[in-house]
Amino acid sequence: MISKKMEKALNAQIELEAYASSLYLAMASWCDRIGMGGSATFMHRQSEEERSHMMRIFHYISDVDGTAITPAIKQPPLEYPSIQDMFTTVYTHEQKVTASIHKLLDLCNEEDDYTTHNFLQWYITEQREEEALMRTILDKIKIIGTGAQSLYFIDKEVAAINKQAEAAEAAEQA
Ligand code: OFO
Repeated sequence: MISKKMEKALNAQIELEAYASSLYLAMASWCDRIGMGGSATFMHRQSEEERSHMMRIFHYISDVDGTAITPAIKQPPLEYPSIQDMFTTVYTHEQKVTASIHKLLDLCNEEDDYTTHNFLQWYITEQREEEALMRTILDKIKIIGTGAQSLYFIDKEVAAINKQAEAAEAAEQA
């Protein structure tokens, strides 16, 4: 059993994760349209991951006898000024998600809700990894540069990072 206040806060987190999934899907489409297939694959995977983050909370709310709400999602932008700008937007969104998870933990402490506190620990680790991943990509972009020919090399780097992340995930599940 969770409080109504906690239920509302967790449903708001569902909405944030759902928006991330939708935003990253829109980004995958944009990457495809500008010929960056490696980055498109990476953003598709990120989008799927965000949906799974949303579903974890959805199931948790049901498990603790609350009402999980399917969120209305606003339309994410279709176009991005540059690949650097796109990944900066991802990084900023991830920071927003991290801050929101921290706020949920504050609420757990306020309410002595040890069960939800325990449930949210997974998100703390996940957010640290996601922020580090996006910083790595932005650092690579800084090194490679953003001229027209750089896009090819950036895309190759993102594809390689995607492969590493996939392998790490498979190892975790084994
Ligand atoms: Fe689920 O927000 Fe990113 O990881």
